Amino acid sequence: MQRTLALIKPDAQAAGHQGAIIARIQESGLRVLALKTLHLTTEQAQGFYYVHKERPFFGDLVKFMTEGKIVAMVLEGDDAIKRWRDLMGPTDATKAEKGTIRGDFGTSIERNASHGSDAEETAAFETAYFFAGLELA
Ligand code: 3AN
Repeated sequence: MQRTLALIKPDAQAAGHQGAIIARIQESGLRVLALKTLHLTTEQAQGFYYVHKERPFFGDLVKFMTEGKIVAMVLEGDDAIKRWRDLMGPTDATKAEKGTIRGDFGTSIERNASHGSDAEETAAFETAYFFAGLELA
């Protein structure tokens, strides 16, 4: 069993796609272990994306991630990290195939509807960033 952090980003949340995205997760067989809706502060978004802090798009990314509410989830299942990333499609929504979450609900490399952890170490950091241990019991 593996756990991963999934986010529904402000673009998809504002457009009302959260139900469709959660349905795809459940239809894939991944389990939604925990879920919350929240509006990140600038400091919280900067902390989440600290690995990108030297990248040229960091300021825009933080601005986007704080423009509205997001949904944060912990997904659980065999090979959950890869399975969730496969469901999302590639980072650049303009290159993502129809049928993927980013292909259907994203509009650009930045406004790409969803986030997923990319490795076990990042999944551990990211799930703990949003959820306390008791919320995952
Ligand atoms: P992913 O979320 O697919 O793992 P990362 O970790 O490379 O992608 O990038 C984190 C986030 O930063 C992406 N989800 C995307 O929103 C944004 N991003 C990545 N590259 C760019 C870029 N060249 N221009 C604007 N935003 C970007």
